[in-house]
Amino acid sequence: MSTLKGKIGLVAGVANKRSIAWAIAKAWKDAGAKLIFTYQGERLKDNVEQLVGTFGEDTLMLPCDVSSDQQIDQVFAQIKEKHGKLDLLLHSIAFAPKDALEGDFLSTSREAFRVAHDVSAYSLVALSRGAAPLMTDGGSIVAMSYYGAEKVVPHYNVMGVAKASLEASTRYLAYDLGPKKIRVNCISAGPMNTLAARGISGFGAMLKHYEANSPLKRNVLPEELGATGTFLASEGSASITGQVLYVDSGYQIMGMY
Ligand code: NAD
Ligand code: 0WE
Repeated sequence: MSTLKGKIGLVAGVANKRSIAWAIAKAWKDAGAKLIFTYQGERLKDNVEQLVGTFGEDTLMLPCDVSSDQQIDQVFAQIKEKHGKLDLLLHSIAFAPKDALEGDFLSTSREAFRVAHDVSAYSLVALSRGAAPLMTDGGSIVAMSYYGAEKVVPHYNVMGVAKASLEASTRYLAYDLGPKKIRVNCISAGPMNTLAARGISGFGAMLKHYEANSPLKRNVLPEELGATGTFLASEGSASITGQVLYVDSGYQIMGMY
């Protein structure tokens, strides 16, 4: 209940109640953390406001499109003003232009490659740079990844390459921030039925494939990502940094299936 008591956490990537960020935010909150939320833009503000409304009183909510350096600077300036420090950061953000996730990888345009890497990987570096000076008692940074970072998942395409960059960025950030007692890790989640998965053709079949072929013979529950997020935020993981933790019903260990 109180493993994160007194901790202040920034959650980036809530779009709606199905968002992985929301599952982890709820778990962090239940563990006693005080949270700050960013939302991508006006389009999602109402959604996030409604969800966060259930958290009560004075939860700070800030707009942050991660492709804007200025909005990122604003976020940390306001956190500094209101809270003076930060302990936790959740990065749960990814985007590639829709057409880049449909055809083959070979066809990826320069612009789609740039956008996918900017929004899905560079943003972790930028948010970590903003957060680090506020993490004066050390901290924990958690980012969301996916298996397509290391193996070819048809149609995941440039997102897989961007996730590989996110995972490598996690290692380099862990090295830079280790001396400040700031840990940086990824959770590589099995497929989850969220907004980001909606409209991905064959997604239903992917869920069935994990059910049939993963060691645990089932899909991952949002609460399980919440529990791992809380573990990575807490002292239980004090010596874990730069890692990718698979929360995927064991799927990642399989060779032939
Ligand atoms: P989601 O759609 O709920 O969350 C994605 C978030 O990214 C949204 O809140 C959206 O607003 C945000 N975002 C996109 N572009 C942005 C920008 N320019 N600035 C700020 N925010 C921006 O979907 P989700 O499945 O919860 O995805 C969260 C993370 O989990 C992503 O990194 C995704 O790659 C990862 N992930 C998802 C799955 C899955 O199957 N759903 C599996 C493994 C990892
Ligand atoms: O990271 C993701 C998806 C992230 C994502 C989703 C979209 C849909 C809408 C990034 N950009 C966009 N752009 C859009 O326009 N996942 C891990 C979920 C996912 O997406 C896939 C998958 C899986 C799993 C795409 C193809 C194949 C598998």
